[in-house]
Amino acid sequence: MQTVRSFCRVCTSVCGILVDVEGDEVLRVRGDQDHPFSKGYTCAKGRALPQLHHHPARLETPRMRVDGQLQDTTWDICLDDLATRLRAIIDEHGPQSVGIYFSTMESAGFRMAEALHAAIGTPAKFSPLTIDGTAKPLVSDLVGGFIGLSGRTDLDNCDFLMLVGVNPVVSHGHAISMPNPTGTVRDIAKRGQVWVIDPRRTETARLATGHLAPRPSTDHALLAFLVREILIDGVKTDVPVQGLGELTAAVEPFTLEHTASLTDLAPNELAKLATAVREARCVAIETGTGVTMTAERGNVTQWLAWVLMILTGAMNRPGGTWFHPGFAYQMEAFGEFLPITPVEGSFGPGPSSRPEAQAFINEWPCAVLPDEIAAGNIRALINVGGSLITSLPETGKLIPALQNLEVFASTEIIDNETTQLATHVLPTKDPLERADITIHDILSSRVSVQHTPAVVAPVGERRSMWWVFAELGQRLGYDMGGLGDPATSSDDDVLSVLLAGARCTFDEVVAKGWAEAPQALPAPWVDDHIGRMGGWRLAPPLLVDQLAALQPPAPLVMVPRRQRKKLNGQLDFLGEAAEIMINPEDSRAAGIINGQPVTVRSVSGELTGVARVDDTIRRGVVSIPHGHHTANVNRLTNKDDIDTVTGMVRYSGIPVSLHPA
Ligand SMILES: Nc1nc2c(c(=O)[nH]1)N[C@H]1C(S)=C(S)[C@@H](COP(=O)(O)OP(=O)(O)OC[C@H]3O[C@@H](n4cnc5c(=O)[nH]c(N)nc54)[C@H](O)[C@@H]3O)O[C@H]1N2
Ligand SMILES: Nc1nc2c(c(=O)[nH]1)N[C@H]1C(S)=C(S)[C@@H](COP(=O)(O)OP(=O)(O)OC[C@H]3O[C@@H](n4cnc5c(=O)[nH]c(N)nc54)[C@H](O)[C@@H]3O)O[C@H]1N2
Ligand code: SF4
Ligand SMILES: [Mo]
Repeated sequence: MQTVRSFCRVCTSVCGILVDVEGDEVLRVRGDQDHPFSKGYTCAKGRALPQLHHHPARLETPRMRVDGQLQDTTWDICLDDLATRLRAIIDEHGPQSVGIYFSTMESAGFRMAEALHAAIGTPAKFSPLTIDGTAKPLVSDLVGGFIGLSGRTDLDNCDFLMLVGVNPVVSHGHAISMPNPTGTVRDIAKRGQVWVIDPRRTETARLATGHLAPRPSTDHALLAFLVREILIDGVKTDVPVQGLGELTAAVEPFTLEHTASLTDLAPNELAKLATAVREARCVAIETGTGVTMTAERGNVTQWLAWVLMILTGAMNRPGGTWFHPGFAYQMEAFGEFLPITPVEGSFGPGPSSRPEAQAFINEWPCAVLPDEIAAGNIRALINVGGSLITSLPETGKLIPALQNLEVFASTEIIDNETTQLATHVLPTKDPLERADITIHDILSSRVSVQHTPAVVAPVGERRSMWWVFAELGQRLGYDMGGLGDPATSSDDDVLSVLLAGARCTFDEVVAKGWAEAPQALPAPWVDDHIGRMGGWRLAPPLLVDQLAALQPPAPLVMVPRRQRKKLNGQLDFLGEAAEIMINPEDSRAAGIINGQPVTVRSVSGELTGVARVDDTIRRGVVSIPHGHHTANVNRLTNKDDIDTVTGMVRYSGIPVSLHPA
């Protein structure tokens, strides 16, 4: 038996792991006590890597659809056929007839897919951005004047933390990563206060010092109320700001009474939180999908969360929020050339089949895919590691659309509902089979990078994802930008190109397994940038208008939730049930019995799952977990219900009705 030191790439917490291997069998994954960041922590998902590797439905051979049937084939036949068909489609209908969906944790594969995307030159780029959350980059852009201001709490020093629509004890955070969330939240609650704002008494709320359960999709009101209270006292900080008058007018309607009625919270609960906020040294706020999945409401809520942090002096200060400078990117190196984006934001033209949707960060909304295919605009789709059937909205319209594609190429490791619809199935190395570095360095909890060697040899015909896209690019006649040569390069050769010019050399990272740079707080590059802009922009007109236009939500709505032993559409084999959580009052009204099947209906469709009648969820809310192939929550979501500013689809706050099944 051999033990290999690696890091887990199931989620962005990237915990250090030790993997026991015997021959080609992966026996066990445990936490690496000596790892400088995760210190031995792992979760059930990471410990399931051996089962993922030995999954009975793992893909080992390329497959190609012949006469309507998927058949095993060779890489040469599969890639030749794929390239021939793509070339014909591009030549006849233009590059925009090819769509690409980006979702992978494979660093080199991601970058090679980006190179292929650039070579094809299609605007039809999609990613989890518009099905997970656009509100964070939008607010960074409009309020902070730079889309790359990626804020996260100074967890080591924070003593007042608000968690709004985020459940780190299960998720490890949203767009940040928090290894050991239970220990982290407990520590902050011990030395200060942690307030959870969630319609459920979540696993995190149970560790918190305070929990408020507002009606879903009304968090903007709660935050506007708190901002209004702070403004009544007068701003405490000397942080430069602009738009104070416009902000004051925008939050003026959110009195205690009005907010209590919108949120369905008791006035004394709200007043207690307001007092705590007033007394706090500064207020750090983390938001999650409970905010970002509420479409236009998410933009407004994220904005007001930032405003509260700015006004209490939390931004770029110890105990508040720090901004990730990147390990490869090195934001501070831009100096005075760090761009200041216009207060109205920057958007591009969207797809012609959906005139109301626009491009945001050069991406199209995932929600437009069925219409673009139906219009004959998108004829081929390349799926870079996504589980489209569970993740994209309105499954009832998505499946027939995907069936109408002329070409649907999917890179995958496990056979699933999405690969079953593909014309070309491209089996790539799983996390234990490839050398890798941490992807997207601003997602890491530290200013750091990690490297792992491959733990085991790839099974069957699996190849590196970068190799697949490099081969495809060559067959299409493109110059793929020198990332790596599929005939001669190793995974490490490509990874070393990715780290060229980073804060340390590739060899240093390989030798140690990780590298970290010191993290200054306050970071001068952030203060300089805000100074050059003339202060934080407290009241971008776009957000002020979206706030003013909001209507109260429907009386009974569906909200999403993550489960411990699942990662989105993955890890079904760990056995999490698709339990539908309903408050006892709502279940009585609809005649639903605990443990019995319940049917949930929306305007888009219906699904049936098992009811969990539970008083940890407030009334007026139905909580449905995401990522199940049976009881797929996207049977209820609607491709037309999007935030027209950023294209984010509504996944929280969808009107539903309940029926005994
Ligand atoms: N175990 C596990 N971990 C994961 C994942 C997983 O599937 N499983 N997925 C990963 C991914 S891709 C992501 S994006 C992150 C997401 O991480 P989180 O955003 O923390 O996701 P959740 O754990 O679902 O927590 C969201 C919370 O928002 C609440 N909520 C829903 N609607 C509202 C609302 O209107 N207002 C308020 N205040 N709360 C609301 C829900 O009840 C839920 O408790 O997790 C990542 N980590
Ligand atoms: N209604 C609703 N919809 C949602 C959500 C919700 O809460 N509610 N959550 C949204 C969120 S936050 C997100 S991030 C998206 C996620 O949606 P997706 O981007 O589709 O991500 P996953 O569901 O994690 O699917 C990843 C796929 O990659 C495969 N895979 C795993 N490892 C590898 C690998 O090493 N190589 C390759 N090639 N493939 C691999 C897995 O088997 C899986 O099929 O879904 C979104 N959709
Ligand atoms: S928290 Fe994420 S990175 Fe850490 S073991 Fe679990 S799945 Fe892996
Ligand atoms: Mo996500």
